[in-house]
Amino acid sequence: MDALTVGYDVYEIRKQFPVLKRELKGKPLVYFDNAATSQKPQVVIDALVDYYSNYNANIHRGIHTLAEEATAAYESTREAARMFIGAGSVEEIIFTRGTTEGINLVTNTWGRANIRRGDEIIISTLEHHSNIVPWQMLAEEKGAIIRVIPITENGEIQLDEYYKLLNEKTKIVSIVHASNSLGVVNPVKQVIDAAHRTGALVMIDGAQSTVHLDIDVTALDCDFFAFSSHKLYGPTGVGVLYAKKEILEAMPPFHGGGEMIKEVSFEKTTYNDLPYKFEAGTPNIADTVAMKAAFEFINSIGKENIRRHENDLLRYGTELLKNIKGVHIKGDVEEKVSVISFVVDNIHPQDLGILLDNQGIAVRTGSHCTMPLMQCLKINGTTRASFAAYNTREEIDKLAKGLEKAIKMLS
Ligand code: C6P
Repeated sequence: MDALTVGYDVYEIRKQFPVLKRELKGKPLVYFDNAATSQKPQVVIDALVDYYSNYNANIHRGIHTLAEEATAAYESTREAARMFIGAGSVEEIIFTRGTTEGINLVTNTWGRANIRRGDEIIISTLEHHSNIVPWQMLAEEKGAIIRVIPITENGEIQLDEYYKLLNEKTKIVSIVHASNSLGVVNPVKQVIDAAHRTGALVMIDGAQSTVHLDIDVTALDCDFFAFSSHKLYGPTGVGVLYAKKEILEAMPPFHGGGEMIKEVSFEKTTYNDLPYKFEAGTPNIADTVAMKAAFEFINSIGKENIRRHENDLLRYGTELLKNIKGVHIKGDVEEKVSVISFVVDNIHPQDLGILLDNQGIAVRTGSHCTMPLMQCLKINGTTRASFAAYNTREEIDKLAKGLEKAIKMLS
């Protein structure tokens, strides 16, 4: 399959990413660390520069023109984010610093108000530390219990075991949509529906899924959904927490300060309307404004087209890497986002990562902030190549060749 048959010309897309013109150690950069953070197209960089060059002002406060322009741009990102994930109302879109802050917001507000001694919180073996540690902190404070959904050897959650864990003490299920370490996509609709039947809420960690899959939080019927802009071609330091309006209304605020209040006196403070009740202080205006350019960038290619292209890379790369002696892919299942995570017999992932970097190839190595998953798989880490809309089959050929060379050197 060539680039044009998958719905867009990948070489035209590549031209929009300045960093892809770089050379590393005399070799053209092959960037396969997209699950950590994706590179940024010129439109996103331009949106940042435009904000600071032309209409930098604080939002929701001033009545002068710059303040009005900045506020309008900031709020138009909220509408773009709403549409991007299929939420019903902008009141349900809270800007955060990213997925990690989104999850911490939920544990600190909803969690503190609703979790009691003996209550149960379900997560899965696949979780990123961001979706483990905040729940552990809450459980410790409240005397609650964390239950963990086991996985198969291939990294798929065991739904039968999950159904057995659900009971009247289960208050919330918090689960990753697509695993960052393996790429495996969880059957979140089934997870959500089963939790709701027992009266529990569901939080989805969408850090890895939002850039690759069509997200419709209304159809999913999840209660919370968090993602980060920087994994979807947008700036770092900003993200979104979606939550159902009625849940947000009943939740106490997260941070106290300006913007999240209606009236303040020394006797009593009343809180602002949604979503501002959860956005204390001057937010990250520039990056939020530029996040809209990232949504538009993805929409302009079409998520379906990107998915087809990335699937092609995933299948092509999986076949190629599988056939290299000593390479074992972890999480080689049907329902995946474009992540290939592998171990190599008798070679430490870090050594491999260094030798690949010497060849201009950026991959991530280690436990990928999923230590319990690595413990479960009985490995010390993996080498992870993760693909984006701008990657090509030729780059995967380079990875395969580079890998063979590295293995020879390290054997
Ligand atoms: N995973 C990776 O290389 P933040 O840092 O808040 O934007 O995202 C945290 C996070 C939460 N959940 C999942 C599934 C994630 O993949 C991540 C970030 C990166 O895999 C950095 S560790």
